[in-house]
Amino acid sequence: EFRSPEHAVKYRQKAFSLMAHNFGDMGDMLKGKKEFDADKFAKRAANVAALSHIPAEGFEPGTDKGETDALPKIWDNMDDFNKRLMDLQTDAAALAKVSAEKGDKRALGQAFKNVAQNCKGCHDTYKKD
Ligand code: ASC
Repeated sequence: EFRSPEHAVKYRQKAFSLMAHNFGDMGDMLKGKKEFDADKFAKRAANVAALSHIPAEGFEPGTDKGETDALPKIWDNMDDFNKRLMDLQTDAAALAKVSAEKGDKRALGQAFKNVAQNCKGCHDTYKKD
């Protein structure tokens, strides 16, 4: 539990922000916007996998107000929302695994895409645009 709803909102936002930084850098490497570095890619994938376990705790009841892009319907569909977060964790773990094993670029790209689709699917449904 958190000291206030604001702390819960900040907690989850920070986790998403760290995830976006790590994931975005991986995307840049895959797209050739940055030089591909397999060690760095694997480190970033491990970060995303670890961070994917953080936000759920921040979606306590009563944290749908204030400076947040989270739509109130999250709290009316918490089972679906939690399932999506767990799918993100599963797919982020798979991405971390294939990255740590220095899988080929095609395998990395597919695992990356699976995670990106989780991000986007949830944003399209539960995030203000
Ligand atoms: C990112 C980021 C997201 C996702 C999403 C994937 O790098 O910040 O929110 O990927 O754009 O479609």
